[in-house]
Amino acid sequence: QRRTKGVTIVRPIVYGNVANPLPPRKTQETDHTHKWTVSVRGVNGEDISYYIKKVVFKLHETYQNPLRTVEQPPFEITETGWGEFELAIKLHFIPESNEKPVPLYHNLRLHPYEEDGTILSANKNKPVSSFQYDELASVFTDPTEAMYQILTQH
Ligand code: SLL
Repeated sequence: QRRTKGVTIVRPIVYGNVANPLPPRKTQETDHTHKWTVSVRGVNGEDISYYIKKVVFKLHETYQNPLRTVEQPPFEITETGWGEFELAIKLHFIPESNEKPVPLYHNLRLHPYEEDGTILSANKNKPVSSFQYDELASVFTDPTEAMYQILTQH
């Protein structure tokens, strides 16, 4: 596929998780303490599905079917659990791009730790949110002509 030389197109993304404590009753039944959602999104809610074909989330091996594939937006997984772990996330671009999948890593956060590792009692039952902004994962350098059209005409 022909490439558009000398062109770089960047489409920033945001990825990470939110987590909420489960009510104590649920925790007693399952030993799961939190409900969380990990997601990959565009900045300001921009739709990213015109250039992302699918996102594969690799959960901790304590989960059933840890490899979760999402082929439509929203690119996110919601689960419950008891522990924090590192998620591997793979972005797969549309075939027209001829780009390799890009791996991302995210530390799932459940607990509202301060920088020094303590938890303030006022925050104990508050939701946690941990996102990172990224503009390296979806940099398209010398994009294929088809990809160039798709990215610039969207
Ligand atoms: C820890 N190293 O020990 C981490 C592992 C794994 C969390 C955390 C499984 C939930 C389920 C779950 O929450 N795993 O039973 O499906 O903290």
